Parts: sequence; structure tokens; C-alpha cells
Amino acid sequence: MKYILPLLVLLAMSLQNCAETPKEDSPPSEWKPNYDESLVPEYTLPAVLSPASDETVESWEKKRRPEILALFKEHVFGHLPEAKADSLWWETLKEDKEALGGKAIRREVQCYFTPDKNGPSMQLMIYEPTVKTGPVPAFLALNFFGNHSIHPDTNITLSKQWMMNREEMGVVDHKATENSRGKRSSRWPIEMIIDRGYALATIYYGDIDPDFDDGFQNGIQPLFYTEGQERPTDNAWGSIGAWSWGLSKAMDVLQNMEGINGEQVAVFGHSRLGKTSLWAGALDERFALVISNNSGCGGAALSRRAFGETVERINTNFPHWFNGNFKKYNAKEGNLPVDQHQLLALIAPRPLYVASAEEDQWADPKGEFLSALHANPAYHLYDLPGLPTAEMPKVNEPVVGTIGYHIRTGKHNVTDYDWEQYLSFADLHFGATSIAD
Ligand code: GTR
Repeated sequence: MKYILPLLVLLAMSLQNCAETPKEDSPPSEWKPNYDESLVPEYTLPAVLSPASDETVESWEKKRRPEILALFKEHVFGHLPEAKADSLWWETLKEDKEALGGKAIRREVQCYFTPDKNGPSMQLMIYEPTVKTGPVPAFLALNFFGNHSIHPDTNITLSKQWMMNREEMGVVDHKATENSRGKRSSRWPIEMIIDRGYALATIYYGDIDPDFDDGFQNGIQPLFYTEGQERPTDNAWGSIGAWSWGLSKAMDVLQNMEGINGEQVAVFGHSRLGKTSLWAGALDERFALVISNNSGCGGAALSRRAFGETVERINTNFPHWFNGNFKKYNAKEGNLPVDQHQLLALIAPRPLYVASAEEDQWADPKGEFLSALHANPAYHLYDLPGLPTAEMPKVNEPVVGTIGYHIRTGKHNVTDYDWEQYLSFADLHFGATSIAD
């Protein structure tokens, strides 16, 4: 008996090792993903607006929106704990005024969640343009392999946290090595972001909750357990909830930072972290703009289409991401009281960008597009265009309204092309701030 728990942990960790790449070939099972449009089940989506009434902005904000938010908490991502144990404070550990050859100021800010330094904490790294006329807008994003993976600068502190094993990423025995510096820089065009007049703030997601299923013994969840409690209840938060909570804490910090315009912070995330940025954006209305990059199942894609990754598959491979209740909908998507277009509707009236990739069928690009489209009623309430097309655009032809959407050529990834669209979208909604022209 005493070996069962460690074995389960090992099994979860080994599953995790091959995470971050689509799971199509993983665990032996009869199950095969559906990639055939003609086999998508017939479905009816739950309504965004109150079914029986003439929705107004007021009734949406006071009644319908909170109703939908509560359903996502109860059935999908889990409720967040009450504010107990929430004593956020922070200190700047490093500041480099000559980052990127003098173009940027880089800071490492340690954010503590307990009054002393022994509890969990996260390291927020911020790049801010050196030349600016006032506080600048910012992108806030979690990263997969540590802050040091986003740029080769050896002054960036190497993360000491548990990390998913990935040899080509320089992670050995679940620890980052010197080799992992800058290994993810292709996904983070920092110079381009700085040249366009934006700051970039990022956190290693494992600082908040390491991404493996250990029954929620590490990460921030235990901080909130009541006496004798050993794991979250079935309707309480999983890892995505915890990561989103961390983004909100980072927002508390950014709002107190002189060089940053706290009214113009965009939250961005890729894949599981795209699911997270959407949930963070829904929960915390201080995020002025929300970006989902290839977020797929449990993110922007409609669950009822069951195309590519399904609710059952995601709950089986990653039982710790969503809450316990979400598992009731394994292979029963039609019973879900919500679908993901309603998650996107919770972002309204704030600008939202959803991006897909042509070769990322696992994430169901069409389902991501349809979800954005069906979020429109919430935007229309505010007389905003939402997504201004009902037809899925061709590859590399972005459509931009209050909701933006593109499907680009290529794989499940974050590319310069994606960032160029996000920067232009932010320019459009925040007012251009470029210092490079
Ligand atoms: C996959 C998972 C996707 C996506 C991806 C990632 O294995 O099936 O839902 O989140 O991981 O986060 O890279």
C-alpha cells in the first residue's frame, strides 16, 4: 500500500515528461482523436445571453455574467479559495539598466505569498523600455521553462524549481541547467516587444504550481487548506485555477510599478497557459486585453465538437488541470452547462485575440474560431463589433474587431508572426506607442 502513492506520482511525472507536445500518441488506448469534420457530433451551444429576457449591459453585468462565471468555477476550473493566507509582498532582487544593449531595464521581483520568505513565492521578471514618455502598456505571460529560458542573458537567474524533463531544453532530473538559458527565446521576441513600446512581464508557471499530479501537495494550494484538509474539494481550483491566481497576483504588483501602465496590461498565454490566460482574463477584469495562443480544449475550442483533444482525454492526461467536477463530463460534453464560447464572452467588452495554427488540429482551430464567433452576443450588447466575420478566414489572414482571430501556417507554437498580430492588436486598442519609428 505504502508504495502506491509514490508509484502514482512517478507515473504522473513520466506522463508529464512528454507534455507540452500534443498527446495523440500517448497512453495506449482504443481512443483515437476525431479529425473528420463530418463526424463532429450535432450539438446545441448554451446561450451566452439570458435565454428568456431582453439582455441589457446592466442585466449582463449584474446577473448573466456572474451566473456563467459561477458555472465555470463549479464545473470546469474550480472555485478560488477565500482571500485567507493572501499576504502578498514583493522585493526587487535584481535590476539591470543595460539589458538588451541598453534598450531595456530588466528587473527580477520576488513575490511572496506568506508574511515570511519560507512559503511559496514567484519570480516576476520584467523588461521595460528604457526610452519612454510615461508608463507603458505591458504583456504579462507565464512561461514553461523558467524566466532564464526566454533570453540567453546570463544575468537572468536560473530557476531552481521543479521542471518537466526535456533534454533539448536543458532540463535534467527535473532541474534547469545552464544549458537551458535562452532555449525558448524563439517564442519571446523581446526586442520587438520593447521596440514597439511595450513591457514584457513573465513568470515561470511552476513557481505557482509545479505541473504534475501530486494530489496538490506542492504549489500554492496547501496554503489555503483548512485544518486537516489534504486536497482541494471537487469543485475547487486545479492547476489552471492556481496559475490564473498567480497572474492576478502579478497584476497586483504591476499596478504598483512606476514604469507600467496598470490600465493597459494584456494577459497572454500559449497552449495550457493560453487556457490559463483566458481563465485569468475572465476572473480578473483588470486585464485590459486577453490573448489565447493555440489554447485548444478547455481553452478557446468548443468542447462539444470533440474534435482533436477531448474533455476525457485532457482529464485523463492532466487530471490536475481542471477541477474534480469537470471529469463528470468525460465523453459527455453535451451535459456541460457551459461551453468555451461563454468563457470568451466573459472577457467582453475587453479586446480578445484568439490564434490557431493550421497544423495544430489537436487544438481544433475551427472550434477555436467558432468559439470566438459565438462570443459575439456579449460584445454586441456593448455595441462593439466582436469578431467581424462569420466565415473562418484563410491562413495568415487575420480578422480584427474587438475580437481578433488568425490561423497561421505551421505547428503548435508561438512565432514572430503571432506576436506581430498581438502587438498590432494592442496598438489598435491601447493606442500605438512605438518608439522604433
Ligand atoms: C498538450 C495538451 C494540450 C495543450 C498542450 C500544451 O499535451 O493536450 O491541451 O495544453 O499540451 O500545453 O503544450
